Amino acid sequence: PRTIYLKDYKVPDYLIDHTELTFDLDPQATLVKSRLKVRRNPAADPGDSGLPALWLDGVDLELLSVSINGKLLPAQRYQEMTGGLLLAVETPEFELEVQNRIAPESNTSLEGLYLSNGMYCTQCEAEGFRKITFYPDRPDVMSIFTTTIVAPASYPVLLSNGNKIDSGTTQDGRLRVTWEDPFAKPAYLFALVAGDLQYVEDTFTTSSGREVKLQLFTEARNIRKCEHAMVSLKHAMRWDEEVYGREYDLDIFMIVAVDHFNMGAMENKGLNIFNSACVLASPETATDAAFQRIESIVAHEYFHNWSGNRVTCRDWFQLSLKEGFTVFRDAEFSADMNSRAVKRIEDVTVLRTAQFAEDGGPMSHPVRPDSYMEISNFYTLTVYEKGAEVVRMIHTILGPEAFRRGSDLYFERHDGCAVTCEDFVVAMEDANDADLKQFRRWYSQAGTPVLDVEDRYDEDKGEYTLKIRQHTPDTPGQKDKLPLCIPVTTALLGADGKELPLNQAGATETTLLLTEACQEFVFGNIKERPLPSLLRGFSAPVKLRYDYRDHQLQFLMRHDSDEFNRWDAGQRLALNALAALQVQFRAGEALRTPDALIAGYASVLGNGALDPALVAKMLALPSAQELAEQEGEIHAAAIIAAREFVRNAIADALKPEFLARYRQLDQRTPYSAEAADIARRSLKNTCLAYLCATMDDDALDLARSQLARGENMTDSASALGALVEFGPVEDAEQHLESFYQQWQQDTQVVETWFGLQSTSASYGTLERVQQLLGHSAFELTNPNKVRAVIGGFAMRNFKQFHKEDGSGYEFLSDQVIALDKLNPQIAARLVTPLTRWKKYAASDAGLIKSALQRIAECGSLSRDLFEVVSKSLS
Ligand code: HT7
Ligand code: ZN
Repeated sequence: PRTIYLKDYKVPDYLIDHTELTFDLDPQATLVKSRLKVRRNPAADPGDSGLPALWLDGVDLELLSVSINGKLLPAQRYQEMTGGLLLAVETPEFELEVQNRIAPESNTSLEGLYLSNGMYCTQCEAEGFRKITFYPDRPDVMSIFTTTIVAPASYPVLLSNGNKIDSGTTQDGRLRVTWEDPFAKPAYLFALVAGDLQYVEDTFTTSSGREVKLQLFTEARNIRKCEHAMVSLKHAMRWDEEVYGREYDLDIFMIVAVDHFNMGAMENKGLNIFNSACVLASPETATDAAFQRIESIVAHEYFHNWSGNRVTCRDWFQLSLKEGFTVFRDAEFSADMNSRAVKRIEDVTVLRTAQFAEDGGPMSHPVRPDSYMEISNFYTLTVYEKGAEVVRMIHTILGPEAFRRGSDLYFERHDGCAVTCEDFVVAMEDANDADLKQFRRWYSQAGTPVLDVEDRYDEDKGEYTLKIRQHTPDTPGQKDKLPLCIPVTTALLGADGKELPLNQAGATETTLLLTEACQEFVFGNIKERPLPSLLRGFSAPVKLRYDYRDHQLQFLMRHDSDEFNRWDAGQRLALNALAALQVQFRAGEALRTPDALIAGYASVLGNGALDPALVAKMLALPSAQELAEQEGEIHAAAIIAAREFVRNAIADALKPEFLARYRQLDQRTPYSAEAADIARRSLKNTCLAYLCATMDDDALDLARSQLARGENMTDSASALGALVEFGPVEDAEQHLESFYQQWQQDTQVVETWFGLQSTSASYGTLERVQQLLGHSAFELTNPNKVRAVIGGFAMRNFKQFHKEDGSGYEFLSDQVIALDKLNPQIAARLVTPLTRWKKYAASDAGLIKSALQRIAECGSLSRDLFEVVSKSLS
């Protein structure tokens, strides 16, 4: 496959002022007619040989006819080629009409137009529109769309973008609806839905007093699961007005839930399409985590209406322009709706566990990549999450008011345009007379920077000095990185645990701006040797190394007023203990009880003043995946042994405290998704998991009775999870079976049920996972089920996946090969655990590599999978 480079970008030769589409829906033979008003782009290179040919992207389409200005075009005027159609052009403006046929029922890639449980739906980002019809499928071609859908009466709901302008019945009794979207948009924001759907409706009055109709469509069986998403949507709409001054622009906003979807959701203009798991929830069927995920994804897609739709990307290298900014926006929204510290902890955990691994792996790329073979492979944690961190750093450096001035200018200047990350940074600079020249390197340099911090205290002068060095390791294709501009938010703690004043005005926190490879920051008038609280709130996406002693970490866990750093101190304490235990394990020594960590956890557990949600986070050990990311060379068995030992030691040592806290929090109040109730349940179920880790029958009984009460899915799934992990196998099997009997009709619960088994370190063996693949509820064509069973096993079941015989790796390669034929995007994502083989100790590395080679050798791979596999083997 061809590599595409950012440096080769050229403006489009032709623009499309208007796009008129007609769909005559049929599972095997949908007829698509497109009528385009084409015009030579005045900004294009005029060239010297007349009008250039017009290129239209098109994949898996059956071309029926091509006409220009109403006249059928003779075959010599166009050429059908791999990937599209090339048309000779005679006049600078013309009307082009193309007819083609597609087969939605056979489309298992879930890009373009496809069927999900009999419902027609589309996914056009990034390059799915070319699977619908021939078109310049690039984000800098923006057009007004009018869409007519014709379908049998068994599809009473026919939706597309914008406003419904006409509807009726055809002579042969089929339904016909026409939609018009008044906002010019790129093809990737096009959407169509047709099905036998129900909806719930609400309204939102915008700050300027316009009433917007809100509709959420789903299959009838799910209609009672829409309320939470609707409430979340209204919160998001209000928040965007208040925090960014952004009002919704159409008269109607629709959301549709579909079961077969490659990602979480899609921000199509006025017609968002959602993965059912990311929009449907009820207390009986969805966990608190699902409720919070829904709130954040609904907000994310809604926020795209400005950061993505009104102002879009010039090309796909600029993806983080919309994704990084929108993730930052949704993270701030969730922080405002729930616990700010807990949201930050969750996001940083993802970064440290998975984004840092991506940065250090074979697919490492900058926030704005320079090249790709398949753009779908670049919807990554680097583009999304690190991209959001880059925007957050601009917010930190400029301050909230200046950031708002910058975003106002950005939206005003570029409304209706397709722009670049550079345009975003320039707007931030221009609105504030700021200089972000060096800061721009965050967009172009890949890899995770490492900060090494040393300090010294001069008692005589009352001076405390922090010396910080930065370096960013080489990544594939990028060596010798330059210093970045890094905000390091810092406070200094005195012996009493209080923050020391850092200036005359009494400020106790400052953001140090690191710009050099090595820099010193001197604090005067410091009366005692302080303990630094560094990188507060995780002010930059870096690895920070400072030689904290265990007692200093315990001190920070007790006193740091920055809740994120309080949690982080506990994580560092745990990481130190786990690293020492891995060394002991590998040396064949007896493992020593981690007393400092147990003492730290005891003080957290006994602190009734802390937010229970924060306590739950502080009591959670780093995952095996996160531990793997810490190691120079990964020894899977040592990680597992160390982690299980620490978990059991904590559970045994603090059993009475866990029990007391569990009882205190186990209140029989009606379910509420309010932050305080979610916090209570999260700490309660953390206590339950530790209690069950003792494997004592009295503890398992608590889980059995919590499961039997079945008050809400959070409590039921936690109890079932604990029994599956720690209970006797026959017991686990019986509980799993009755749970399935109770919930088999509910797709979302069945996905949870699959995940509980595939991720269980004790229960989720390869044999059981293979059995799940044969279960009647499993479908290889449904990405949620694939992610729950295969993804859960390969990405969240470190112990069973890394069995020393390599059977887990072989299994994954088989599944990836099979999936690639059906859904290349999902296959390319699922192969990720095999791509990190170089980081593993020799025996594992060899096995992982051969599993990867097996994929490479199996013949015709999709472009998606080929890119990931070939880069991982090179
Ligand atoms: N902007 C959306 C991206 C997306 C997507 C990309 C590739 C393949 C399938 C996809 N479904 C949705 C989602 C978002 O970030 O909001
Ligand atoms: Zn997005």
